[in-house]
Amino acid sequence: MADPKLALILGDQLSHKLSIFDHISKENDEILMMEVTDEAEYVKHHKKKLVFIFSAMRQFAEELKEKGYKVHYIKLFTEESKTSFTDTLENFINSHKQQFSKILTVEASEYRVLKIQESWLEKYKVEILKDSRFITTKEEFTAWADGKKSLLMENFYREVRKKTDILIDIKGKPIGGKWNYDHDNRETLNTKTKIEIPERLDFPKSKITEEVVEMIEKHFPGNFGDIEPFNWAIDSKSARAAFNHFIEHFLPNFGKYQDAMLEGEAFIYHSVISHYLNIGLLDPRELCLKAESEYMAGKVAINAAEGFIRQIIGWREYVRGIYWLFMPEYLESNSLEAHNALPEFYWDPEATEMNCIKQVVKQTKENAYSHHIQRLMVTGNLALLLGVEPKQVHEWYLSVYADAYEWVELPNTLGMALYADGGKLATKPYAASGAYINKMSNYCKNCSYKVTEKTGEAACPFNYLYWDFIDRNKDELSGNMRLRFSYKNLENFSEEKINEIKDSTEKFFKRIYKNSKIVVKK
Ligand code: FAD
Ligand code: DLZ
Ligand code: SF4
Repeated sequence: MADPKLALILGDQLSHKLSIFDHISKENDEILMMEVTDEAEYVKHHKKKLVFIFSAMRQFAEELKEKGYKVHYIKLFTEESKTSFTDTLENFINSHKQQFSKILTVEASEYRVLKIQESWLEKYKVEILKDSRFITTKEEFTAWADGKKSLLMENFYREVRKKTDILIDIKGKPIGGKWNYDHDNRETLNTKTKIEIPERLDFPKSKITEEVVEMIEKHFPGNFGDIEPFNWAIDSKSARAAFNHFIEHFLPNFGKYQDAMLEGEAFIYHSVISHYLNIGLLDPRELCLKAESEYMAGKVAINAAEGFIRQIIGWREYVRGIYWLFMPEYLESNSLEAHNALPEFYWDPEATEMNCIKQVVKQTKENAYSHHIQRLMVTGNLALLLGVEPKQVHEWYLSVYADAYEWVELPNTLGMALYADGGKLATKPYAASGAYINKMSNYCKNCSYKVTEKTGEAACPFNYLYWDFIDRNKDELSGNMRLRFSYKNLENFSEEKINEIKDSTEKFFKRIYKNSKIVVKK
């Protein structure tokens, strides 16, 4: 028999359909999976995220063994686990009895790890395979972006709809007549809305997870976040059950309440599948086909099905394209020259009086999850208005969410939430005053600040911070047509009003930053 091939599977590649399986045989080849401290520590991951990823990796290895593959699984904090992927791999190869004819690995989803894989080419016979789990390739995105002045998600999304034939009629037109039903997706929820949000499926902790919980509690006691309750799926079969439960009970209302926020309701009608999807437990094509078939069967309205599909074949694919098009420079972007520190209360919900922030940070701590509008218009919006340094905000989002991997988190944080890429991804900053949060949530009712007051100690900080942001960034932003109403308004502000805004902003900065360094851009 020929020397075996060694197939390396990374922690976010837990798919039985991974392209690597087309290149190996159970009889002749071997699989290696490694838990290493470099990956566990490149940011201070939320404890629940760590429990999830290591449980899912260990579970996947067991499934492969049950299928008949020869799997070597290296656990964290064992003699074989040598800090980095590279050292652990080297140690494994050197101590393995038999030689390998070649190492196979699927391209990493993150730039940082792809560079590590590429460094192995100098030392070993390595083949880096394409990752076929995405609907569009990096090359397709580059070709689409080539020569375009603006890279609008909507235009890209239409191309992907055509390519995949999802929600497309026999004449090649969008089913229902429109490409995008976002206008029907802006309903709010409040305690008076008589609507019962269904229960989620809970999955009991397996023995594997119990062991991982013990390890994380012992070795990562200082990391942010609660482990318990841990009720997620850790294998693809259960993740599919969670998704089917969403389709049946939540999808009909998904579009309508996509932007709504409600105190005490962390998930509303969202799918809560991104953590499964991003490590390979779910397949994006299957999800979209299922949502499409629900519409075809008359079970959900077009705005719900289209709204959901757009998130996956539109936004998810698009942000990946942006990431690979602009990395590694993208990581350094800071077009608004924001240099302030991330306030302490991003790590401690009890340390702020702003109820919207308190609720979102609290949910994040409990669940390693918050939904899109909470990430964008609450924590993201505040970081934007405060002028927090993009890298610090990036590190926070990468740490605290269970679905956070740089390829998807970075464009959302830097591009969408902070406009730090100067408009590569978004056509304008998603800056908003308290009125937006008040319209889309019931947070303001329980807040110490008054959303109706514009300046002064009792006023909602978003109100004066918004105008201070508009004013201090006028060199960069006043030429943006989508902000023309804001700049027109600002022109009409009296000097007294501007001074009140500046004074309230300064006092707020002093309160939240106490003695730490503040860089207020003039
Ligand atoms: P749903 O609202 O039910 O949407 C369905 C699916 O669509 C999601 O599971 C996700 O896979 C996809 N999706 C929706 N919006 C986006 C988007 N903007 N970009 C990429 N995929 C999208 N998503 C991540 O997967 N990982 C991240 O690290 C991440 N960081 C973010 C940081 C910021 C500042 C912002 C504004 C958004 C971020 N998002 C991230 C996008 C989005 O918030 C999450 O995908 C979503 O909240 C996950 O919850 P869900 O599964 O219930 O999604
Ligand atoms: C997120 C993560 C963590 C915490 N630990 C590991 C690990 O020990 N081994 C591993 O293979 N993968 C881990 N991951 C996921 C990787 O960081 C992920 O594969 C890369 O982000 C892909 O670029
Ligand atoms: Fe948030 Fe302002 Fe509303 Fe308070 S008043 S919850 S700070 S938007």
